[in-house]
Amino acid sequence: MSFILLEIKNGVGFITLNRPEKFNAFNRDMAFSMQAALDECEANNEVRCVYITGSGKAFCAGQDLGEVTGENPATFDKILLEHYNPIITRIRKIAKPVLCAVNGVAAGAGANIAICCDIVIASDKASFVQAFSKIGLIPDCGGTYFLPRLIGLQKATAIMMLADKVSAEEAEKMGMIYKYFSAETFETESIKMAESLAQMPTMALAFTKQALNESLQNNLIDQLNYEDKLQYKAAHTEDYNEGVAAFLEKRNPIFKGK
Ligand code: LHQ
Repeated sequence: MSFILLEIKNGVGFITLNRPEKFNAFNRDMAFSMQAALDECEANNEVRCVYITGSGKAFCAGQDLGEVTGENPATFDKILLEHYNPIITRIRKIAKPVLCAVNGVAAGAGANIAICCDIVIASDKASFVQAFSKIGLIPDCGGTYFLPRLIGLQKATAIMMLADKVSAEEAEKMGMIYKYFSAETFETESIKMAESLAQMPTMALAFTKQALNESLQNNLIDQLNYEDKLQYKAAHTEDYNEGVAAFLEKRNPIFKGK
């Protein structure tokens, strides 16, 4: 059985975390398969949006705790450097929008993989738990980087120290995620969103992501200069010509991601 499923359909690379009996907790194989699936989405020109979700009841319970106990626990260094950090950096670097569709509980590394994605949406059955403090660890997978930037230092600190379970509704309200949907409409709505992202001017979305990544460490002047460089590149894409032509001709644009 494959712990990560990848299906490419309608311009979307659908990545499914697939260890439902373990709440899609990551083991070593699964972490490497996830990296490979992200690489395939990056390299394959058919993919213009990446969609990440979980199979079964949960989104992802983070690290498989059964794999870090017992006689031969993998070293912690290895786990972060080899398993998780490459997943986070791939998601942030991939030049396509990454939509995370959180179908159920997202805990530990699972919560932080979710919130590093470009757009995070959730089912009303989903929840987010910074479970680390409960087992004597610190939040990893970039959680200490993204969460305070998303919801502010005070709330991030409390959620991380107390390990409170945050519902999808609360997560939306505090800005941790973009939107939540009822469980009944979640799959349809999330796929619709991914398919519409896949029809958009992919390069402009990639430059937008690049600018937002850069903004996390730039001052205003540097950021204005960076925007200028990327806008120049965007203005030299086929999709820009198509977008303007379609606007002037009062028709819908057909973007090719070029
Ligand atoms: C699991 C897990 C799991 C194995 C649920 N492992 N089986 C980085 C550096 C190095 C090392 C460590 O890790 C990391 C990164 C991390 O991610 S650290 C944080 C690891 N994750 C957690 O601490 C979360 C642990 N899980 C939970 O707190 C709960 O299971 C959650 C809140 C996810 C769900 O709670 P419930 O809905 O009440 O479900 P449950 O607890 O009954 O779990 C369902 C099943 O899934 C159960 O199996 P069983 O055979 O008894 O039905 C759990 O054992 C299994 N499971 N998480 N991480």
